[in-house]
Amino acid sequence: MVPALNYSRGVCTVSKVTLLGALTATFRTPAAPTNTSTEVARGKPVTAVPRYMTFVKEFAVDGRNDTKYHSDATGAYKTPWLLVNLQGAMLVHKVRLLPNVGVMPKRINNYQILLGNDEPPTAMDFSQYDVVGAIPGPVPLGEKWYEFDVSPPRCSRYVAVYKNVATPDYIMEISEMEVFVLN
Ligand SMILES: [Ca+2]
Repeated sequence: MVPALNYSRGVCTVSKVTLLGALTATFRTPAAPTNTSTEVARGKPVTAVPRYMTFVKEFAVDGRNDTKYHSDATGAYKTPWLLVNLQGAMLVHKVRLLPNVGVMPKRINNYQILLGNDEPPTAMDFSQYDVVGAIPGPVPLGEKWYEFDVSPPRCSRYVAVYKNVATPDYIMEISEMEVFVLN
């Protein structure tokens, strides 16, 4: 097998090598962060549980606070999630989330922010991810950004928002999410 290694000094890289049989190995190069912080989530590919009406998942990272993703409202998805693919391993040091509160503050409950290296093997299996933030909720009325520092910064390719507890207020609404990396 050809090793997919990429040792570049100072670059946050996650690579995999396929070994004989079903074994794989993951190599992570040491990262040497600088002080430059960049927002990288905007416009990146998003996957999520189905939407309600026209509130598509891409609205969560379109750079606009007045557009939102709104998850399915049929009751078929009681623990909704949304996953942003940064399209490369990056040294994440901060995640900001603007839930849509509107007149439904009880809907903002059990939000988790998670960072991972790989797409979940099956939907909602975030067992290999690290929780880096949470909004237990419910929250007061009024729109507000929630900011989560990741310390130390984590080399990650995927950022998830996950309502991990099924409640009667299961709908997930995200006006915007931002992910900041060191580079
Ligand atoms: Ca938006």
